[in-house]
Amino acid sequence: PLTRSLSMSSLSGLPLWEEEELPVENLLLFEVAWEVTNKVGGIYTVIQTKAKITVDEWGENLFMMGPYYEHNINTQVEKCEPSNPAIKKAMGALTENGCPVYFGRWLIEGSPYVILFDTKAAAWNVDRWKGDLWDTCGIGLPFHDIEANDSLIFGSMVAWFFKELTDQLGDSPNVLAHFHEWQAGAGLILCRSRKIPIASIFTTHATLLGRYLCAGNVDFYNNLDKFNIDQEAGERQIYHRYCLERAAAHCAHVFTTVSQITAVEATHMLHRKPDVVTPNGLNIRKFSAMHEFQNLHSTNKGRIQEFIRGHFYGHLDFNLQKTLFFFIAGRYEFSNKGADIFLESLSRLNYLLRVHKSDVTVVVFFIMPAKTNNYNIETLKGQAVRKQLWDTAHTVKEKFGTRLYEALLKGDLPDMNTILDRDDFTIMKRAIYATQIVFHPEFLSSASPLLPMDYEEFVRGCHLGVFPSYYEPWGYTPGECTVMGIPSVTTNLSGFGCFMEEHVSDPTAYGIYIVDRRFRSAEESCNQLTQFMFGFCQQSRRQRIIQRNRTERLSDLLDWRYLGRFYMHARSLALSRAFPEKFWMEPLAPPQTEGFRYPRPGSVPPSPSASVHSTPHHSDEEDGDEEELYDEDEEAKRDRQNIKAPFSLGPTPE
Ligand code: G6P
Ligand code: 1S3
Repeated sequence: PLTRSLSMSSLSGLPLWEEEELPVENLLLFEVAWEVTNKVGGIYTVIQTKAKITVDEWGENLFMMGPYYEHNINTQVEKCEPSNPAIKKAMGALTENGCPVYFGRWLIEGSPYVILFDTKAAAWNVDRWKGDLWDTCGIGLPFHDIEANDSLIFGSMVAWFFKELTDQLGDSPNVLAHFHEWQAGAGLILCRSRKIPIASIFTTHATLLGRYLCAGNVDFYNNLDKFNIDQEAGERQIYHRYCLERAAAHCAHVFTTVSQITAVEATHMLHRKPDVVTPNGLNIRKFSAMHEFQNLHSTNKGRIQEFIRGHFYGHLDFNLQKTLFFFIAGRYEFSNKGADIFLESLSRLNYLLRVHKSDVTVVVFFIMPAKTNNYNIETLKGQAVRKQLWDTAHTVKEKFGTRLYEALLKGDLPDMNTILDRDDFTIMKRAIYATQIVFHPEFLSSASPLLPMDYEEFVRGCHLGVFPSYYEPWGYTPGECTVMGIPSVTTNLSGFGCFMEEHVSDPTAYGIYIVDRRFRSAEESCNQLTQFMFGFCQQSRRQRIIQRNRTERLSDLLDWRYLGRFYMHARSLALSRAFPEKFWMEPLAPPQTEGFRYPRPGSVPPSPSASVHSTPHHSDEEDGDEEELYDEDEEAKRDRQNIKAPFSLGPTPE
């Protein structure tokens, strides 16, 4: 029987719970999502960044399942034959019946196996499969909703595959399948209605109705219990999608979502309370030099400044040394992502800067993909490819150098056969594969003749990310800023903002500004956002440097090595529910409500703007900052020593 005992270890001072491992050698784990090898939005980031820790735990017994698209396979996947005979046979059963399935390794960190289903080639079955879905659960799909039809084809193939697989395997090894978002829902519904013996998890990364209602002019969070959800879904012509989503949530052994706030939303919009909240993490890579991220800020800021010089050529009447770069980024959902209140607050900020005769200029970037009539992409391709190869060579060179140095220090010559590992080869293969295709610029691109930077470089060069979302189940953008040491604005309606509010005693001191969009009117939220931005503009360079150091310190909190355990917990729970005689799990102790909190920075007042006189060598001069950073390191050490409370398994909300 599987029992759980929790033990604690520490990752750079941060408490880390390690759960007892599952007997993975007797299990096969499948992670099913429309975004496996197929970038559409945030779910791709979740799956791609989480892959490494999941492979570390599951090794060759992990398989990710997604749709087959030729251009994705050519650039991201190295095709190979499955070594597991049962998988090979199950794939063969579909392929031989005119529904091709492909196998390979996804060229991302961890190199997980992928099984990709050719939904286009299998589309000739769609009418029959629609009939099956209708007969099974009374959900009918209209012909004009291509996305829903594709998701049914995908789901029907996935369920068929699991039937073939489990028929061969019997009850060893057991199969555990984790489905993400409504597009993968049909597969789960069909598996359960056909009584295929798998343990199942369904994770929703947003609810369809939540997204639609918030985009309209609705006071969503104060009326969660008042909506007639069937009617609302019908009026928005998403009734069939909503049925798939709701049925999947109810069919799963374990239902999860990405944040506490979305758990409340799902309880009302899908009528099932999530069993586990699985917050989104990132794959954190620490620089060996502590202040490397500060240097990167400086270099990338220089490149943005170059762009500004060009852009304002002939009328550059402001001092670039006193110019701050703010940005918003995300899917083009104008009010859901808070672009509306950001614009309004900027006009108020402008007013404040003028009446206070501030010498600071703020330049703001809106990074939201929308339709453009622009340069010919083909002409940019060469540049992008060249840059990518250069970056890859550079990364591998760095790793090679470090390992060579480590070996020499020990007095050995390095073993040339092992000095590069599988991940190194993965990124090199990926770079070579990428040269073969059409290049899709999105958001920002290093091939742009205007601002030749990729997204990460751009973020590093900015001063503040502003993400005042109204609807944001998690929100990766402020998290990405955090791990790069760039302060950001988020809200108490975003999963990320609530998470930070819960686990950091004084988020503002760490450069995480949380706008209250829940309990205040839009007018008040605008004023609060304006004040945050105005306060930020009043900081000296030294204060900004201190703040960036603090922001970066929160990275550990967002590391998958830490947050991945919520997924581990969901998996154990699903197994114990699906196969109780085999996987028995002690009921978890009631969640500890106090949780873990990152303390207020020890040695300084709560806000950096108040820390001017408490920090030694204070100076507003523009240069000579680096040597002053050491007392900050001391502060970091002290903070870490103060962290004692464990980070508990969070309660799901009432
Ligand atoms: C980093 C660099 C410093 C530079 C500073 C500029 O900290 O290491 O050399 O002075 O960035 O900061 P600012 O907030 O003015 O862009
Ligand atoms: C969703 O993507 P979105 O930007 O449409 O899923 C993401 C991953 O879980 C999440 O971060 C985001 O808030 C959701 O909204």
